Amino acid sequence: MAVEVQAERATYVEMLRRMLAIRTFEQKAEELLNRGEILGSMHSSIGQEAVCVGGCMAVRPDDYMTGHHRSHGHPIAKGADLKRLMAELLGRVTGVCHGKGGSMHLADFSVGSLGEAAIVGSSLPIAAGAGLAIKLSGSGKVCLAFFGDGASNTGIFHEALNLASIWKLPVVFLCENNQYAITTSIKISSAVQQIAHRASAYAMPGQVVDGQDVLAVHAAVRAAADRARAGEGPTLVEAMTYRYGEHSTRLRLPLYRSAEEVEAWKQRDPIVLFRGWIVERGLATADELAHLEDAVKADVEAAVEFAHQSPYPDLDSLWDDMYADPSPWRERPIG
Ligand SMILES: Cc1ncc(C[n+]2csc(CCOP(=O)(O)OP(=O)(O)O)c2C)c(N)n1
Ligand SMILES: [Mg+2]
Repeated sequence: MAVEVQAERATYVEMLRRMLAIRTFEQKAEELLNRGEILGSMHSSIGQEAVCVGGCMAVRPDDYMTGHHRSHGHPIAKGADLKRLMAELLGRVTGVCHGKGGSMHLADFSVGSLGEAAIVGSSLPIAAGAGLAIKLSGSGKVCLAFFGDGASNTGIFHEALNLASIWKLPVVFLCENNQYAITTSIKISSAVQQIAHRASAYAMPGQVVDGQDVLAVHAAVRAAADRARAGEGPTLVEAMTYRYGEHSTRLRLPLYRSAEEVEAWKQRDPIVLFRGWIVERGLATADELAHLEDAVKADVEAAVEFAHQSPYPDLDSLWDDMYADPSPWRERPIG
């Protein structure tokens, strides 16, 4: 096999590996939550893996990325350590935020993951801010900003895109349009049919891609990142995708989407599609990919084992690792 073909093969297999890692990690996390080991609630990326991986693998490992509430998949796609992510979900001191962040705060600066937050739309101005810092420092990086269709209806989305455009900031805005904000269909919440159409209001290119096709997402984000790095400013990419599960774990909602619709999307599963593509082109055999899947499962089990063996953070560390000065609260008794 020629050297370039081998390199491409390795990239494709790594794309599949990361998609499998997201799905397996999410399945395991849900199992742990149902067993009462993970507290609170979580939002699963199952069904949306191609957007996470296509986007994150189209930028460099040291480029920045911001996530949102449905954001276990983003740091995994960016190359974060599964052990430290799982430890965070389980509240352990070895977690990426030392066990004090949890499911919606999987920041991992070591892979450029600047953070995630539960406030819908809140990471968009952070991405614009990261873009401004990149521009001022001349570091040549880009920032990839993930957000949902619902987030695109918040005021802060428009502020972030406008600022990024007038200052030509190196940001790629990547909308994961899974077509619902909890139970609200995008069809009744957006004045335009496609979120990408909003790009024209901010004089930036807007592109719609098939979010179940990892290569389509990868190509669109790569082109947008190249454009950003060349000083030409931001791009809005909209990936059409779908979440298979409920908005979040434990949520019981009234019927808002049909079983047929869910089934139709599952027929275009991003992992099944890409696995078939790899095998069809002779880049790997079905057996080799089955081994890959087993290896991913073993990695996720090892991550759970690592988390289980890690201690919880000390109460004394409660005020460590904060952005704001916690002095006024430090004096108050804990517990
Ligand atoms: C500012 C704000 N408004 C409302 C909520 C409640 N909320 C949490 S997730 C969500 C839906 C977000 O939809 P979308 O951006 O499409 O992301 P998805 O959940 O579909 O991935 C809402 C309304 C919130 N967390 N923050
Ligand atoms: Mg949505």
